[in-house]
Amino acid sequence: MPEKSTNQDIIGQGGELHQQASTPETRLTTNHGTPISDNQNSLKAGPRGPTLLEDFILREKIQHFDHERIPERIVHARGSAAHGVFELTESLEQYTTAKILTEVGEKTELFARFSTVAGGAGSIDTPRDVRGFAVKFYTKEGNWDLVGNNIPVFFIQDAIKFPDLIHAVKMEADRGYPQAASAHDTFWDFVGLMPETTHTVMWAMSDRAIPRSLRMMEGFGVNTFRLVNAKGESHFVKFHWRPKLGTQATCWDEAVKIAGADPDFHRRDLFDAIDQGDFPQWDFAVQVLTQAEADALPFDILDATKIIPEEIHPLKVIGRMTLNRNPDNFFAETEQAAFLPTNIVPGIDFSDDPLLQGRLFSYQDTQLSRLGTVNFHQIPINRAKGCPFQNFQRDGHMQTQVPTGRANYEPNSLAQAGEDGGPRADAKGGFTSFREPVEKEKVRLRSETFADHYSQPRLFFASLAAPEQAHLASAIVFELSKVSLEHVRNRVMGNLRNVDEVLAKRVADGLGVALPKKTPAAAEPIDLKPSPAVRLIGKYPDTLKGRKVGVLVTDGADGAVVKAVQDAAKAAGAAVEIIAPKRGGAKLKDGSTLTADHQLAGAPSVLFDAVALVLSADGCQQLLTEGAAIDFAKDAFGHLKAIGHTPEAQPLLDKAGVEADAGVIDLSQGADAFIKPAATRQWDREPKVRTLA
Ligand code: HDE
Repeated sequence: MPEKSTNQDIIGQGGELHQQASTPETRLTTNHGTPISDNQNSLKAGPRGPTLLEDFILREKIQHFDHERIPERIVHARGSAAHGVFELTESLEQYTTAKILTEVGEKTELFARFSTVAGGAGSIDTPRDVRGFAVKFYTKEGNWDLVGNNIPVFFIQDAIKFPDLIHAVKMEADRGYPQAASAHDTFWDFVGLMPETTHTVMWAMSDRAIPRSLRMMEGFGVNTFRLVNAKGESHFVKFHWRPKLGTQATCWDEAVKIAGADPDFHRRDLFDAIDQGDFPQWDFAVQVLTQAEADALPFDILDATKIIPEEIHPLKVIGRMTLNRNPDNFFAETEQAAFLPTNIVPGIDFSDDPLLQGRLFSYQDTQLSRLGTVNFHQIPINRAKGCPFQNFQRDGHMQTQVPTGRANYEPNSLAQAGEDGGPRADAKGGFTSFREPVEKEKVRLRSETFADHYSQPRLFFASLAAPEQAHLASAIVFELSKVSLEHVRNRVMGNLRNVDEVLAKRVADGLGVALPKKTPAAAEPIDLKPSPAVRLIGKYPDTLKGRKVGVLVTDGADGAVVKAVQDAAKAAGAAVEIIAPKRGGAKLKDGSTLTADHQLAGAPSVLFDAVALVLSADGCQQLLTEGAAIDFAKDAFGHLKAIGHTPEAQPLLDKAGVEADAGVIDLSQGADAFIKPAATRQWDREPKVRTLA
């Protein structure tokens, strides 16, 4: 073989592209700035000879690559984030000195990250799971991180149980599965043995745990915090986020299918919306309580397994969050973002909630192992941007700051000699803890006031709309059906009898087993007044805003109908995407070509909130032997979506088992008739398409 070759031959047509950069500003360099002449070929002893150890360019590039991954978050590993801004609309001056909560009109930059809890960083977006809802506000008084969830309660009452909870829900220790799923033995074993999990389990089995979009979730601070005013007085506070687009869930069968069709469904949805200027917004609201009001509640405000029903203490909306910028780099920002419940500002303080107290240790600690250094606060996404930060902490791995002068201790008197003495504590404006009296015996005890585990799950179930109750019961049946240990299933059902006998019976019937004995409750549940605010259905107005309509079009279809659907849906705030049997598009009746956004086989109807089938008679005929087309219609119907169609599409609808109802609209009536049903699910249809518990 001749020892002859030129780089040009090897690079081929891309050669010119590789050669372009030649100025110091544009050229490729090593990490230390040495210009690189060839990024395609390693240094070898002859064109066919061995690679030389001397090739520092190759070694640096490969070595950096080898170390690209950092440990993923032990929980909430899978997440998507965006930059945004918070604007205060109502001052809480009466309750707090925190500037972010008192300066009306002030805009504070923020970074919000949404996540699933159980799955790894590469897992799907749509499992049944609680979602993280973490917001880092870059305030003038330091970063304030409100690290919450999309469910207002938590599984456990004391932080010491957290590792057990998470071990139980994550992949089972020996087999390494299931990924991102709670439907397995160990999770339900833990649940059955820990009745305090019942309330959050009910929320996690509800439609809240299968959200349609990260933009359509409520958020909650979960733990009780304090607000402290200028007089040093404290009030308890719960924080809430309310999405402007309303809340929406997927159907369980839909969530499962989305997992295959688009594992990045939520991440894509958030990124695309922001990219297109459709900025998601949330109202920020608080429930503020005095000590006396807290004492009057029939449960303990320090117990994170309890909500404070809005009907008792209404929410006060005080501001708005807008997410308006996608991260420039996923790793640098979303992955390296370090949220810390200890990031708090003067005027906000912690309560004695034992879950929160444990969190105050955990997050700082986890960042050290994840980001590898005590200097993780210097990473741009974590840096306090709203104000300077300065102290006498020094050195450490990846120190990027270059402090000057001799002052690295305090007190010092270097200023007396004209040197820079460094920063000093601020007794007036600095953070001070609420002066709560706390002298007590040291004990490992759970307060009696934490003993009632069933009244609130009972309240939650009783407050849901009927379809939501059926989904919840069916979700428990689904999950317990995946549990192989009979005694585990029985224990869970025994606990459920304390929540609601009818629910427990529905679950037992759904499993096809006898109802086991009721488990004795630590405290007998009481009937609380229902709280309709916990519902999803009917809570927010129906809307197509932020939703997506998929229009399936075949050759020979009527372009005017397509346009009418597009116009009406867009006018109602939806995005519209065209699906055709082939990606190149459909040749319409008038001879023009309508470009498609998707090929039919790659765009099942689960990716859309409502669908329109604009088919010609011939086009429909061809689709009758196309499984993807039949599933498209069948699933849209099964997932309770509105289906607009041309009369020519009827044979396909028949084959797919689509029956006439208020959500199946003949588009010859005009596209507007399709818009109203498209803005909601057809709940009345559900009993026709699936058996629910
Ligand atoms: Fe977390 N949690 N958590 N958690 N949590 C973490 O911190 C922990 C809890 C929440 O987008 C970890 O940086 C303990 C409640 C969110 O980066 C870790 C306890 C709530 C996120 C940790 C809880 C949350 C985390 C893992 C029980 C709702 C993702 C990675 C005492 C209010 C933030 C990390 C992001 C992340 C510990 C309970 C929300 C290990 C010990 C309750 C949204 O520190």
